[in-house]
Amino acid sequence: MNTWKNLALVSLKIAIVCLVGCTNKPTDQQLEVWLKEASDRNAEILAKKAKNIQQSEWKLVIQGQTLTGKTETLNWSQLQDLATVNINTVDANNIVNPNKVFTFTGISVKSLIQEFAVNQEVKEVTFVCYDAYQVTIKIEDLLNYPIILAIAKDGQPIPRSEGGPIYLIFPYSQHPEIQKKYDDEMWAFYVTHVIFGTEKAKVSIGTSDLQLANLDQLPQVTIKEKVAYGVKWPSDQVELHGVRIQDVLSLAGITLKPKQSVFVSGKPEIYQKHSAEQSLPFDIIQKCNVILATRWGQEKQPIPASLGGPITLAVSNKCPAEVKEFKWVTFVQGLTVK
Ligand SMILES: Nc1nc2c(c(=O)[nH]1)N[C@H]1C(S)=C(S)[C@@H](COP(=O)(O)O)O[C@H]1N2
Ligand SMILES: [Mo]
Repeated sequence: MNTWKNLALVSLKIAIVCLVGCTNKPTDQQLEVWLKEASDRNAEILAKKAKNIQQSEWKLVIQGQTLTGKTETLNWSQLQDLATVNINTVDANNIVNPNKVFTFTGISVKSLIQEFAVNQEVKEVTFVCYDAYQVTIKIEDLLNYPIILAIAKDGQPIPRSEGGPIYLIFPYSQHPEIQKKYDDEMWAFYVTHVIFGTEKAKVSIGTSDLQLANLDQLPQVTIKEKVAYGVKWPSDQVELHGVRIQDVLSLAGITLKPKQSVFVSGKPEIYQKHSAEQSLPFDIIQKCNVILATRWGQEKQPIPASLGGPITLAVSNKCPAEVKEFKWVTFVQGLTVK
């Protein structure tokens, strides 16, 4: 869920309520309703966006600890060839017909692991979606259960409104015990990336590629934040350690000028668009800590893919209001100055 957007919508609605009568604070129930409305609206917008991409142009990108050490990309016809597994199960996200069993046809994640992953090293696999939603599954469950990337439902392509064209599904009907481990939130819509373990850190800026060792030479900054996106971070504040955007730019030989801004791109498709709301203006970057986080917690552990790592954008709560709700970009790949 795009919590930041929902929060923005909810606060807008609170503001409207306040105009009408400011003493009447909305009840928790009312807030829930608004949150749900905002969430539904958001899903609608995303589904509309995803619809512009034809199913036949959809690709599945495989990264992380791959056998070749490189990115593997499967195009639609390759995916169709690999989609040999049928799973009969209820659809966890079918609210209208929760007991209806469908036949999903798709690609066994186990077969992807066997074909592309460095088996001994990979402990978990992270699935990244078009809308930056992500889920992570333990390797043993992927090897023991027929969890598939479905591309058809009852013999038909899966519409965007039902999670297609690639929908991560679990064999709930065949193996009911798996439902306890992986609830309906784990059924990921519009999957675009499969990541074995965690990738090596790398940020591109212009013609430079910076690795973790390069970033580690820069002054290290720690901020303490409640992580602003909905992956499985602790719900309390956590320490995030990393480097300031402006230092990263100067390491790449770039001095940011007033009126310029920095666009931070991340792996999920929605971070690829150069939209204004995802650009950080010069004065903000000067004023407060906007960092590329590379480690977290008191032990300064690397940030795993399950938390959006190895590099995620983090914004200090001391930043001005307009960027505090700036969406924290997961799986940061590059910086562009505009
Ligand atoms: N790509 C993607 N998949 C997703 C989500 C999402 O926001 N994006 N939401 C998850 C959650 S939290 C639930 S409960 C179910 C249903 O989400 P919906 O209520 O937004 O349809 O889908 C899951 N899969
Ligand atoms: Mo949910």
